[in-house]
Amino acid sequence: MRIGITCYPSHGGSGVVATELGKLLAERGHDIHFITYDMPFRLVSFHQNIQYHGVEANRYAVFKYPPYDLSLASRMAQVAKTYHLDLLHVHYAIPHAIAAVLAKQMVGDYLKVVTTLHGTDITVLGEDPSLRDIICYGIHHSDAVTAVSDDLVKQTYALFCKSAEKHIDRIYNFVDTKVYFPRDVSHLRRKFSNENEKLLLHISNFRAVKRPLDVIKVFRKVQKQIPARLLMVGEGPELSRIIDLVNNWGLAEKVFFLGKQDEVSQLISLADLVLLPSEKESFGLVLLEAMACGVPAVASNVGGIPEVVEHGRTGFLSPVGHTDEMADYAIRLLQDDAMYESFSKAGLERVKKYFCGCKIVKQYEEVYRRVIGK
Ligand code: GMT
Repeated sequence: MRIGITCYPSHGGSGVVATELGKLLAERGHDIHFITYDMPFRLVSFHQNIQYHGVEANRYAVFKYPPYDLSLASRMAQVAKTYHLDLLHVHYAIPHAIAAVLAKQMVGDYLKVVTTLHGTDITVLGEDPSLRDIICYGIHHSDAVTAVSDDLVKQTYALFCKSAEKHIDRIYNFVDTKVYFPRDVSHLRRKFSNENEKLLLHISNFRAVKRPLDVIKVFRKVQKQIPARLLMVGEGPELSRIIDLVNNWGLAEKVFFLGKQDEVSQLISLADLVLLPSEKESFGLVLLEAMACGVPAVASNVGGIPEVVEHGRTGFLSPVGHTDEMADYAIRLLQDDAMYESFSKAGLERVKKYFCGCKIVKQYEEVYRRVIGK
């Protein structure tokens, strides 16, 4: 098949999933065309079946806001015509689904649109009255819609699809187990922690929705009971508040801020435990990446997280904001070697069973075949 893929090329789960999917599809012989404003950061190596088409928004002085959405739609249509694309697979509804629907109108009905919903496009933007109706339009005019967890399917139905008959396929995110696997990184570990110390890790875009301050609250309690350090990976609006809290609580020597990182598989393998206390999370890709590295998690019991982490078997889940309980779970897991081993092993099995790229790519291919009728 000839497939156009549009996603946010910067750091963030939806772009990672879109790029990794494109790579897998290319390996399976499909022609893949990324249509984005920047080269997706995970698209590092050359593949004969992958092409990249940049999108440039016009910045004419009359425009207060450059019309990126229109440039994207126009570029999608141009690439679709030139390369005879069968479909556009867009990740994240806004503005990608709407731009793709517009491109389809420009090119012809044979060009199909598959939209994958990733979470905040529904759970945050879907509540914004200025975007709600256009998101709904994008969903209803896509030829197929997928969402990354059952919870997101449910939330999308609740918000947008009450009356209309719109089928949404749940297709889980996946992880490349050639990149994410348990490995010995003890040489790196010495840089961040002493031998007797446990290493906790949080990776996110440090937005309020991730509740990064809760990470510090959990860590404060944990390190009172067991020697531990914390790695904070990422950047975002909450960063300065987090740094303030770390300093005010006298934790500066135990918390490392590593900024944005392109390649996190080694960092994850460094850790003993991943923390993700988010308020909303349609999936929580980092939890899956951690599980594939044999690293259990303590997270909040929201959204799609319970579909990724099995409470009491591959990690522990608590209600949002229950940082004391999260810390107690973390301490329990880090102090009990037998429990830790069994969580780590169960996680690896779970990855193989439900989240292997080799299975997920076939589910997407099935959706593609259904819409283009091949
Ligand atoms: O979490 C974010 O703010 C980024 C966002 C994105 O678009 O990358 O993440 C969403 O998509 C990821 C990939 O499907 C999911 O793993 C995240 O759970 C989801 N984020 C939220 O639902 C908050």
